[in-house]
Amino acid sequence: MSEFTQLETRLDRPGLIPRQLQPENLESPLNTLFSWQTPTDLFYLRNHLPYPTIDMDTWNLQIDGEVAGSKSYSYDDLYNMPHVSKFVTIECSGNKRGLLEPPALGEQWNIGAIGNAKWTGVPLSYLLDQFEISALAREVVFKGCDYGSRPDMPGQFHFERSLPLDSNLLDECIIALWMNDEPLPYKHGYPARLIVPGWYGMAHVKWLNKLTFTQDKFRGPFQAIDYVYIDNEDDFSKAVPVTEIKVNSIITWPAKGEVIKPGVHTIRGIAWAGKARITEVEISLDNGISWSNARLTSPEHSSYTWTFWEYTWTVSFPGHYFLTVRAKDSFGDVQPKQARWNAKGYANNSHHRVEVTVPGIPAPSLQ
Ligand SMILES: Nc1nc2c(c(=O)[nH]1)N[C@H]1C(S)=C(S)[C@@H](COP(=O)(O)O)O[C@H]1N2
Ligand SMILES: [Mo]
Repeated sequence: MSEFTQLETRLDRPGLIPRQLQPENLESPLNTLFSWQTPTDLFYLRNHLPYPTIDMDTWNLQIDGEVAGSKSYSYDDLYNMPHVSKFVTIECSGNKRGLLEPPALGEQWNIGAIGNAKWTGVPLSYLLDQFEISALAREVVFKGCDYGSRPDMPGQFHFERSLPLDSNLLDECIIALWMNDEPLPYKHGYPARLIVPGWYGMAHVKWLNKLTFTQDKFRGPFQAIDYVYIDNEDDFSKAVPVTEIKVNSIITWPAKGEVIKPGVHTIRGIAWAGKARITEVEISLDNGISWSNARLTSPEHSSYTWTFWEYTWTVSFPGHYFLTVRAKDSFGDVQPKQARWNAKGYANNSHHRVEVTVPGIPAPSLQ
């Protein structure tokens, strides 16, 4: 194969962008963000620990803790239960961390630690209804099969997270066995993962094998040390947990630094807001001084999924332009110009801005 053909093949079929190789953390490339439903093989991957080994002869989903009679379910048991499907956008809370000023600790994600997929599986409430849960239980802890060490403390830890029992949230959750109508891929949590619509990615525990009802507030490191908003790296006294996705938007075309011709262009992008629906997306062509409405163009426009938008831009004059986007949601939340900075760099929903150049003289042709 000639060098040229290889290059063409690569451009034709982009791959995920590595941010860290061990454990594997890969970002979706920009052009993936043009599909409302993210193709499974281009959906970003976020892992804290080495991939687990799953033995399907012994794997099961155990349910125990503050409950009358613990039980475990095989894959076949879950397969034969009633199923629901939901489109849910999952965003890593570290998405857009790489755009923060000053920089914050963690993977320097650009704008592609996000994807929208169809998740199918057992409604969590169906499973919970099989149990007599003790009145003392306050939380349910979801445990992943993956485990390993952490740089900040001795010992081995599983990826585990809890959710409160006293909310309607659990009624929305799914124990997903399928992603985009195919069995859940191994790297996305096969055989079963939790889907928590409207919450940032860390809540959607992959490779599930246990649910435990507890009285105490769960304090595992992926709950109490990671995924909290703190101002200062070593002060957890005012830590606030990261939970629901905040209203946010990005420009997906043109890309940062692009050189474009004078004429009529369609600026494109995405907006999302967790449980709330996007009600308005505005564009500024003058670095945030004046704003105009963009058109919302998604095939579906519902809670829990992102919304596509576009804006027709007629540009007549050469120059440097700052294009900025901001969104509003049905809960009345407005995307802030500048998100509140936090030491771990979570939930950056600052206005997204890209600078583009419209050259005054023809750009030299590339031979
Ligand atoms: N078991 C397990 N579940 C996990 C994680 C993990 O490291 N281990 N990472 C979480 C985080 S932070 C995110 S953003 C999402 C990413 O899901 P994906 O890799 O399928 O895109 O999975 C979540 N669930
Ligand atoms: Mo994440």
